[in-house]
Amino acid sequence: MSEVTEATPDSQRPEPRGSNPYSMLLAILGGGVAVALVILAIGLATGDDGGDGGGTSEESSGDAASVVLSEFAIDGNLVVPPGADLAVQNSGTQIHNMVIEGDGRTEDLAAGDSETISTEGLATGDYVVYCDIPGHREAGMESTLTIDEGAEVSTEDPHAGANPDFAQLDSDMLDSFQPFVDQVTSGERNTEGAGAGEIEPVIDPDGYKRFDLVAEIGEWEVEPGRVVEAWTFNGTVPGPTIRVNVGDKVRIRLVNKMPLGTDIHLHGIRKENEFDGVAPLTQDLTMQGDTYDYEFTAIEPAVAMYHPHAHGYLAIPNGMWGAVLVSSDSLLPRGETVSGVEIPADLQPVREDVMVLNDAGTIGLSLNGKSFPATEPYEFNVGDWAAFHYYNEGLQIHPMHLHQFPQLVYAKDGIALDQPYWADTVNVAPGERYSVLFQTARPGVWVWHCHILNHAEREDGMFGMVTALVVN
Ligand SMILES: [Cu+2]
Repeated sequence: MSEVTEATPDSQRPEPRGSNPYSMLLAILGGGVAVALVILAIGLATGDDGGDGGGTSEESSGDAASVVLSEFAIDGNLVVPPGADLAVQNSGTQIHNMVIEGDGRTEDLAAGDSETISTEGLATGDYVVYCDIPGHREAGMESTLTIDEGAEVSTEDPHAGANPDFAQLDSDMLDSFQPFVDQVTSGERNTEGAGAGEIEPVIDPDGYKRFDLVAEIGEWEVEPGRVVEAWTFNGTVPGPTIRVNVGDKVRIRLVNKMPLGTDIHLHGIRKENEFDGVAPLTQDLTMQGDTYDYEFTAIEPAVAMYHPHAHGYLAIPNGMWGAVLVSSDSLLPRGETVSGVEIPADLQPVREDVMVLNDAGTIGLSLNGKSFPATEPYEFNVGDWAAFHYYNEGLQIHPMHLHQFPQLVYAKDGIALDQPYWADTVNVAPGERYSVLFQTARPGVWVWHCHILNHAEREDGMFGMVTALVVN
């Protein structure tokens, strides 16, 4: 366990646009006067490089050093003389930025945009630079900027025409698999901690099944040696999986040990308004040291999730989520025939489990809180059936592709489908749950991954949303 990444809430902060005097005037005036003012306003706006987020600087980069942002790397001319300008170009497909630790930064840059920033005032020495879009620094967008008297400015785009080091690409990619292969052969996990474990209820005197969830911030090893500051329930990512039955009276007790207020929203469970977990609308924030009981009677099968609603954009990407399964076994399409394939009437999957997808915060691109090669390899025997519930607790969509074995999608958000369907790739958007069933009909190691390619691989090999079925 080495470096700890802090869960700093300093990115993803939409900046207020502020009041624009020109648009206010336009609202008051009309017709031709407005047109004239639009022209005036455009002229003034282009002269204003104060920036209101996401803008592209069109100013000439002259002999500014070329720095390139991509998924997920910061490359280019990062050894420069004092006072040099940096022409920072986003040549990736997602929004990126570059922060010089303790100094300046670019705005958030859309794909294709660029901005020139100055190193004026920086003394000679090394500075950490990184992208502060949640998850991007952890995924590889961190480098060192060196201010050196003897350095020269290079305006050459490091990606233009230059072939990558092919041998290095090969060896990095091959190396990236080894720790995963070691997990398979040794049967031992290569990181500390595993999420989505079982939790036994306490039976309260009034007959409720009570599950205690402790909200706390702690260390979590996402991939071998990468330990982050995670926001957790009961110290794991995901938090424990709560399994109950239709008819059960359920009490979920939030115990807050975090230094800020929180709540729990039971996404996908029917309950009274006071238990919807949306502070301050349905309850007060549960502050540090306080508890709050959420109660419901399970009236129907559910594939639900629990997560905070308060500060959700920080808390959820940083790891605060878990599953609530209510009689989910009853959703299976037993005895049905789908596209000519008969599902056994007495089907009993050898495993019914959750796969929680995330892509942001301190956890970053991950399956059940782990990034490849720390993801769990799933072992089966030929002929086994298995059911998994995909949960998307991230900020992006993830098309989940299982090699070789078609996935029978039989429930959406915990609601059984009248017409289940087979698919080899299942798209899961934020907030959604898809329940899939498959039969492991052929031996081998079969990869299971998100098909957005840079969610599964980067320059130094496979990472993120990748795991495999090991069928014996
Ligand atoms: Cu993805």
